[in-house]
Amino acid sequence: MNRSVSLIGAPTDIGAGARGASMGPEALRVANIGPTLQSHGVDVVDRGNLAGPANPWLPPLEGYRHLDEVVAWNQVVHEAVYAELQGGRMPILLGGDHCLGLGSISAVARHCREAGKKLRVLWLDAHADFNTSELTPSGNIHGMPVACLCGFGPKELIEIGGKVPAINPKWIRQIGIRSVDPGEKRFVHEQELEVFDMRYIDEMGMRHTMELALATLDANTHLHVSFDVDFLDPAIAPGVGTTIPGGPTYREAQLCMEMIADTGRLASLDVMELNPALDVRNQTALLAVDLIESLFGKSTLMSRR
Ligand code: 4U7
Ligand code: MN
Ligand code: MN
Ligand code: MN
Repeated sequence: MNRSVSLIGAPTDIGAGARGASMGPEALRVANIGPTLQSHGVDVVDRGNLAGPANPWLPPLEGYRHLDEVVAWNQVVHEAVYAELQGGRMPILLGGDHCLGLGSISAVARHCREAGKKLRVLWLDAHADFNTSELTPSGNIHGMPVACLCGFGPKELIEIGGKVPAINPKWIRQIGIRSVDPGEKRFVHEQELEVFDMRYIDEMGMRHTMELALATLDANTHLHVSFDVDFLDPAIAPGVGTTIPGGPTYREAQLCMEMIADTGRLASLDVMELNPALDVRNQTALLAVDLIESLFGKSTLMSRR
């Protein structure tokens, strides 16, 4: 695994339904994300924050809220993430709301195409983020990045990485899902997304879930993790805009991250939707950093396996 990491802040809530995710990057820094990774032998460079348009907080227009601004932010994110990958460093995108997963993952997909790498995307989230302008109940584009990456969305958004679609639905594994809108659910089935929802995790356990989700990785695989902090149970992670009860516990989330680390294939990461305005004494940011440590090999294991 590449142990040279670049932190990229994307301080915006342009695609969200609640204000405040724009403060996510700084809350993660206050929770010591940089020095903590360094303590695990990771070479960390903090690139600071990207800049983009302000949030005008307008109602949706033809099924999209703030489309122009979302496009602008995603272009900036795309270029920043792509530049790190080309420079041989692992990008960690500090969000910001999840609409930016589009800029980030389209950059990863472009890099993989050019490098001849196989791409796998783990989408850790309470939501499937597979809405379109016809299906969305809100118009908020943070509910649409997966659909856009698969080629379903407005031209200016889906073409950010050049090739359309950026990724194939077969490359995605969604984990922790427990809130999907009715039309969105039909579309998820139609496109045959591989979803490990909370019912599956309840019945089969996180271990079996992750074994399946990680089963098709090989030595040539670029593994991207898109971590929406609302993946976690709100009892331990209140600092998000869209809390959904019944998420993974602390131990389940740790196991999930540790099993990803064990593959040695993690090559890029998004940490999204953290909303410090809704947090309690930065506990959700601290938890996110704790989990990211596990992604980089912190382990509670006593035995050397
Ligand atoms: B997140 C929602 F209607 N599905 O589209 C929508 F429930 O990035 C929520 O996963 C989307 O946090 C949540 O607005 C987007 C809603
Ligand atoms: Mn999301
Ligand atoms: Mn979510
Ligand atoms: Mn959210």
